[in-house]
Amino acid sequence: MVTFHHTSRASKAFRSLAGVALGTIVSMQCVAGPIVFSDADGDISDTVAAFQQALGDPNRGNSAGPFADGRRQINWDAGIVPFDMPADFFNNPAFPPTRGAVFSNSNNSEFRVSNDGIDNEFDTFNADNPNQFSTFSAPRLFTPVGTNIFDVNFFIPADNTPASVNGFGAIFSDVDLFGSTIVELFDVNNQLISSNTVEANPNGLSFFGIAFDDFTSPIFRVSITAGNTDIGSGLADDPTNGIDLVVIDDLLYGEPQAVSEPGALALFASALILMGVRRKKLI
Ligand SMILES: [Ca+2]
Ligand SMILES: [Ca+2]
Ligand SMILES: [Ca+2]
Ligand SMILES: [Ca+2]
Repeated sequence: MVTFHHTSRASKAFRSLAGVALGTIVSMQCVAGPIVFSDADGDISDTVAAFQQALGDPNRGNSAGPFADGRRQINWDAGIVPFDMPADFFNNPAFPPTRGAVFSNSNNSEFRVSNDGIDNEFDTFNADNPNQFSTFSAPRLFTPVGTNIFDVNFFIPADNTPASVNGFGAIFSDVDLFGSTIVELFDVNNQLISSNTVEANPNGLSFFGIAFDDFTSPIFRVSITAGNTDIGSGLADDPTNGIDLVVIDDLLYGEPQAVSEPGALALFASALILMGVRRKKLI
């Protein structure tokens, strides 16, 4: 199923209805707002490709910004990405890869990236995990640990200048329960722009993306709730009993654009302190 359509803050109920029940392409030209891309039909590649086009070309890799256009992607698959991944691994100005995304969570911003030879699709947390998870880009996946919730903040790539983006998308693995996995977007004033429930696809992949027009980059922070259970608990995925483990594969977002509003910067600094982001040196 491919679903993409215009939306607005007020149209969430309609969006859910259209995306889940109808499964058709809906275009509401009369409603201003972003375009939502949602796919969980067993082959998400068509919708991921459409979303890449909405964000814009080219994929700027690790190039230092700023650029007025283009997009960034993270697939976690390069050998350099450590199992115990520092929260700023994808924008430490001193070391590539520099892609302008910094992660944080309430558990001292602890994250893991599955690494062949050390960990196969998070089997070090529970041996059943590889039976549940699959990849869009092989072989690696991403997860917070100690919590199932994390934030993404944006920067000018290879710089410490806070930034915002015109679109954000993520691939989720093994969303069993509709409602367990949520993507929330916040603007520079920490106001909720949009809250979205990711479609379920047990033992498969789900894609959610949202793109604003080329001249608006309102997304300053993304909060992701991946399933309803911390993978670090060691519990097995068990949706029958309400336990839904969900992990993340590729992230895609628009080229980060600088945000200079002073109030926003102060707010951002406090948020990072609260979330416990600490720079870590690579070993
Ligand atoms: Ca599809
Ligand atoms: Ca499952
Ligand atoms: Ca991957
Ligand atoms: Ca699950």
